[in-house]
Amino acid sequence: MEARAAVDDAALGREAWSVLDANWTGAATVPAPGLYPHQWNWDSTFVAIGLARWDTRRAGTELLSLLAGQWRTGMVPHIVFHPAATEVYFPGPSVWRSQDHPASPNEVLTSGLTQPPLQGLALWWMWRHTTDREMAAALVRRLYPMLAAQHDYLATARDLGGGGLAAIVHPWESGMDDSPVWDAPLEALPEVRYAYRREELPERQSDSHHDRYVSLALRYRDSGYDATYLRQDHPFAVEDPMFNGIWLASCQALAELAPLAGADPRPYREAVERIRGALLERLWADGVFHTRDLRSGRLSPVCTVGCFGPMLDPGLPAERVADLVRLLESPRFMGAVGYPVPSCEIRAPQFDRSRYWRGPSWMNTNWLLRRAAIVHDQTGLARVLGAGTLRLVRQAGFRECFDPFDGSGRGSRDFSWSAALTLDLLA
Ligand code: 9YW
Repeated sequence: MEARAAVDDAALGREAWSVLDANWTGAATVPAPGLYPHQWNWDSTFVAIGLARWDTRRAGTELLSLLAGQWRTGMVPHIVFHPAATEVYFPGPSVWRSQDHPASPNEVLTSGLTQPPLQGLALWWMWRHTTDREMAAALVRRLYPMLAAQHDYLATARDLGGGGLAAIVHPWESGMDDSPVWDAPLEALPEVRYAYRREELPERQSDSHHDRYVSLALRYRDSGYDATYLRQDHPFAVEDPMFNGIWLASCQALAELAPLAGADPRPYREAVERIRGALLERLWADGVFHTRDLRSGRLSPVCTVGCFGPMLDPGLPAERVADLVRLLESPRFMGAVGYPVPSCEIRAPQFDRSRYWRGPSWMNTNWLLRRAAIVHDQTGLARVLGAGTLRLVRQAGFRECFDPFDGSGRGSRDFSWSAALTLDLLA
């Protein structure tokens, strides 16, 4: 393993800032130099969370520049393209063709998909931790209507199962793109072949999966990003516990921020109850949440870090929380590894310690689970998650993800959310 000399907190903090400064475009932070030259939705939002205690203005700019890409449907895109780097990343603007859609923002090029709706929680986090309450209050007033529109979009256009959850229509929307939970729904799709320059593709997916990713994106685009098409014909529709757990947490945040924005908290309180009920009714089985493939009706048998997302809900019944904590601490997850939290359960045949969302540990999901542990007064678990996560970056630097057994770094270097969330964990 490539270990480096142990760094103290002050030096680690300085290193984190220099990564964030190097990845700052002037209005947003790109996830990493080279591979990801644009603004990604939940990456930027984790950066705003990490900056919240230190720089309210920059955290606000990060969220505002992301929301400049919001469509008039309320959809917040998963990528806002940086004009100077347009075709470096595939699929870029010429694939998504957002500018041809009447609901897209005219002056900003974006993808046509979304990502986990973390912005409500991030805004609340900023309000809670800012040293400039006035600036944060102004941000809440400005962003609230945009987040309300995002919520309405998810509750209407994305309730494809009719049970109160938001469905994702592409693995990219989960933020956990090569997770084994997408294998079955992807393999049910017809075989397709595209000719691209293979060296442009991320190493994470097999060619056949990546071809299906592109095919799903093109089908949705060719429907005109149409909500009726999604409901009736789109072949990939999955209810994901992490996406919906984050949505619930953002609804809770919007309810708490409502008085500041002069809004009515009740619709968000009701949404929290509705999402919690639907998660328990539709995704809970055998002591954990699962993804549900709406096209086959099946729950995925593979358990991943995403299955713990609904623990972000402060109102999740105590016995469900106890089940989840037991599983998380067991040898199926944290109990068998040196570093939290493997992205896939160790005993699954699909587990692969070095392949992105099929095994490695990630800072962002560690941060979310630590937050969930705090919400449920699981102080021991929160401490282990916080300390284990900091050990990863101290030893391996701000890598994209990490081997859960020995903590060595995987994927990109100088990864923004790893740096930003370190700043939060050091506070
Ligand atoms: C992709 C940018 C994104 C993250 C996702 C991660 C990966 C692949 O990179 O997605 O090409 O979008 O899985 O969580 O937002 O860092």
